[in-house]
Amino acid sequence: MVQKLSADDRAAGLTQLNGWRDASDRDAIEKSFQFPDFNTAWGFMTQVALQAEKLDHHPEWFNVYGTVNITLSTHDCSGVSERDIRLAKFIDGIATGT
Ligand code: HBI
Repeated sequence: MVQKLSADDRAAGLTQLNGWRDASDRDAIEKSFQFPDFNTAWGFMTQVALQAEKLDHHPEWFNVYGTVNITLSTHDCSGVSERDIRLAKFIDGIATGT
């Protein structure tokens, strides 16, 4: 069973990420990405989707043209776990090209 992060571990995890914040309306983390056009946004989403399948951990997301809003949470613990931090780190790497 995956563990929900403690407040300290969650805060520490967020400091390792780039621009992620606690969601205002639920126990989750979120970030908004802006790309120059739909093609670039969709390419980003494709890379995230392939990694999500590998990790068996999936984003909730909204896309319109170059905007991609992502929310991460772990259903199995009804909150934020190490799995969300791991996927968010991967997503940051894809978004910055690192
Ligand atoms: N994705 N974001 C997220 N959170 C989960 O808890 C989760 C998931 N993808 C698959 C998954 N859990 C499986 O372990 C099963 O719960 C379906």
